[in-house]
Amino acid sequence: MGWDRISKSGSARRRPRMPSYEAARRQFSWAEARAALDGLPEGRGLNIAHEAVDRHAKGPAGGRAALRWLGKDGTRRELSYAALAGLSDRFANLLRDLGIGKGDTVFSLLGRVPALYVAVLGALKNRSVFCPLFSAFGPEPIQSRMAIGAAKVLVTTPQLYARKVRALRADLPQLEQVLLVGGAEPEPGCQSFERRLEVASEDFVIPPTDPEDAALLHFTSGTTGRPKGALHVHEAAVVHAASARFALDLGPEDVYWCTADPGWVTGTSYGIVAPLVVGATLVVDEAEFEPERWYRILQDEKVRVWYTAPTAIRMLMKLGPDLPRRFDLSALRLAASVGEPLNPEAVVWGLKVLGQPFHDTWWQTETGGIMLANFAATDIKPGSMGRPLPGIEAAILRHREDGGVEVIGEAGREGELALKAGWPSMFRGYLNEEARYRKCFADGWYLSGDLARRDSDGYFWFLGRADDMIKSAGHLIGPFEVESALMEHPAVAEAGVIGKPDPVAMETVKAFVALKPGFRPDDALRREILGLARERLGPAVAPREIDFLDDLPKTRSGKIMRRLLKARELGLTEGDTSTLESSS
Ligand code: 6R9
Repeated sequence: MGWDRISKSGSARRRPRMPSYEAARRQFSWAEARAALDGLPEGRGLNIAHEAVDRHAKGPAGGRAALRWLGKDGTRRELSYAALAGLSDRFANLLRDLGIGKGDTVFSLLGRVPALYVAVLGALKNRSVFCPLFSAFGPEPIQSRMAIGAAKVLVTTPQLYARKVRALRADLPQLEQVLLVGGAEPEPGCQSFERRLEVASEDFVIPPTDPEDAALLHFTSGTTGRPKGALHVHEAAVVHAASARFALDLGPEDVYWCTADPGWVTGTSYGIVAPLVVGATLVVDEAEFEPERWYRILQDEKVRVWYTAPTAIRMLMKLGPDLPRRFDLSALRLAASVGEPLNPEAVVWGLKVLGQPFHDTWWQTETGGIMLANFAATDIKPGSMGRPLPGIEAAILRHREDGGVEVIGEAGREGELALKAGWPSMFRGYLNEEARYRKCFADGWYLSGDLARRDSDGYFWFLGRADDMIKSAGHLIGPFEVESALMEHPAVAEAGVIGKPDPVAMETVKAFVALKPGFRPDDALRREILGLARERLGPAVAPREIDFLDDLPKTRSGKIMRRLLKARELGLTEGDTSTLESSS
């Protein structure tokens, strides 16, 4: 028998927080979900950091571990909710002392270290807007994002500063303060994070915060133009709390591990905010993926709820079942995945080898929180992204000639996955790009850019993207940003970048390059261009491979036809390109 459905009836070891999906959908209202949050004292509004730490810190949960940090070198450090509240109060005061206030943007360029978590929460208390950057980014993505976000403060380390930021400083006139974590004697133009934190007061009263006040900024890439800064507000915490309970079945008694880096939206929404809002204990691993280390963390930390990504799951699967069988994973009671399509085999592998099937979930930087899920109490359909969260209306749309859209009622038909606009964690804009924001909506629907279908049970199935965006190891990469970096090499006349299918990472970044006259397309030049791209973009974004072409296929208006490059790469004839999605 195939595994069309993994039945949940009677299999749960504990009653899930949402025992009946149908009842929850019927009874749910955003107003009630909002009312279930604490709110700032004396009706002063809603602030994510209050919900995430202060509210627990002041009650009986104050002594409970909020963050359990596992350092690369084996260090293990725990911060209670009370300690995290105190440190984030200090960081809020530190910012205020520096003259940084409401709406000012604070960026971080840090690995997964405790200072990052303190900075996010402290900045939110101060009503500043926080933008965590991925520490493996090269100078190019760092520069563009800090410029668009008008970064006033950067929290980073002396090493990352020296390697990636120092040379950009002159191009970032808005950047007033750089705080260095773990540096004994900071360099000119920078201050010591620890020293400033030490002298800051531990008493901070969160000022009135409107739920619509900007809170978090996450960059996402486009197929054209500069990266887009998706802006989220404090109200998003309503979705974080509800989805943590509904989709991750997460609560205060749980040890929880989200393997995503806060430089990407999952690592912030579900690697910081959601678990703290529900009062769980968050495991943070500083180290990179390493199979044995991961199984040991699941075992030793007694992780009960685990949120990870398909690329990591596929890498674990490749190593086979013997390694996990050496570990006691019996604490695990829910495993979930996000970011890319999760193969049905991976869902079943989880059940057989880890004792828990993977629950696929779907969402985007723009949605701020989980929108579709295979829920703890409902049957899993391996290969499906699941059904909409209570409070969320999802549909498959067809685009009409007149620019409008209509819902495809019939099950099984392909179209664009869309969500009825207006849920609390919906992004409120792309920074300074009103037109690009408006293009994401039609007739009251938010258009996801993903192609999908819905089956007769209401489960959604991913088919592909409607655009040229690349998903590599769960990271969304815009081809334009990569092409722009390649064009900086003096030999490059034109560049086109695609996602090349890969059995583990789903896609890897592949570039096609046409050279200027007088340059020889040889291996030395290829290595040089790859090296430059890696240095500028960082290893997570740079192409793995370059093919030289005499010229690149273009539309009559001169736009490089990435889908044709992709069709050729896949061995399809050019006539088959109608089966590939259009990039326009
Ligand atoms: C959270 C996050 C969003 C894009 C999205 C889609 C892809 C996410 C998926 C999935 C298939 C899933 N995606 N979850 N594809 N199955 N369960 O990943 O945000 O980086 O903005 O990417 O990722 O293409 O549109 P983001």
